[in-house]
Amino acid sequence: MMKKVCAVLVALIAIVGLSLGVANAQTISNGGFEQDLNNWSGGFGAANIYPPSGVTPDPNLIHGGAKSMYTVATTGTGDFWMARFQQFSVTPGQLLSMSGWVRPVINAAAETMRGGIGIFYFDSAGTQLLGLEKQAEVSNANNNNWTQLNVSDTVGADLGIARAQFTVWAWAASYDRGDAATSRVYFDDISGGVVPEPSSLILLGSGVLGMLGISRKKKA
Ligand SMILES: [Ca+2]
Repeated sequence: MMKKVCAVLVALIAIVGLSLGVANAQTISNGGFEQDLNNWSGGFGAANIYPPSGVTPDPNLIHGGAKSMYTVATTGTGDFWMARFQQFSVTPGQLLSMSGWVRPVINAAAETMRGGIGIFYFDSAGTQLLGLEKQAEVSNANNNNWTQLNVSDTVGADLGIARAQFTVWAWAASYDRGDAATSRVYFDDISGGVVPEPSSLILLGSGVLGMLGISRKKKA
């Protein structure tokens, strides 16, 4: 009886450890914008929640849930940029993955407006490490529907990488900004983050196998 209680305790501890491990894997929060812009940090340009208050939503402008995020290339000088991001600490060898749904809805008079997702890297002082970024994008030149974008990367060693930034962004050239009143890019269902290291997954896997072994021995 005592042995049985011990086995149950070991199993419970293992399950708690497993769920803590999963919870500790850093992932993008509020990627569906259901809590408006919570967890998304600043950057350039205006990020708006769709639908604006009092507007009956067009379901085509939301990919999942009841809200999405969009930006409008407001008039001004120079290129238009919008960026919102979430940053995580990372260590070399970790696998990063990011996925998101992006839909440019472009005024025909505007030539190009792009929407994208990207993983950017920073050192411990917060300086961006240029040239290491991984990005994917869609523009009205090739698509005007919801498109799933995916990027993934393994954090390189000996590059001084301390943090990764998971970014959604939009861009329009300066000469298109005057046509921007109805040119927008929508974002929704952004997911991803830091995938647990393969070595810790193997440890978890062998732990589960060990638990199975214990329970089998008990039954025999
Ligand atoms: Ca949503």
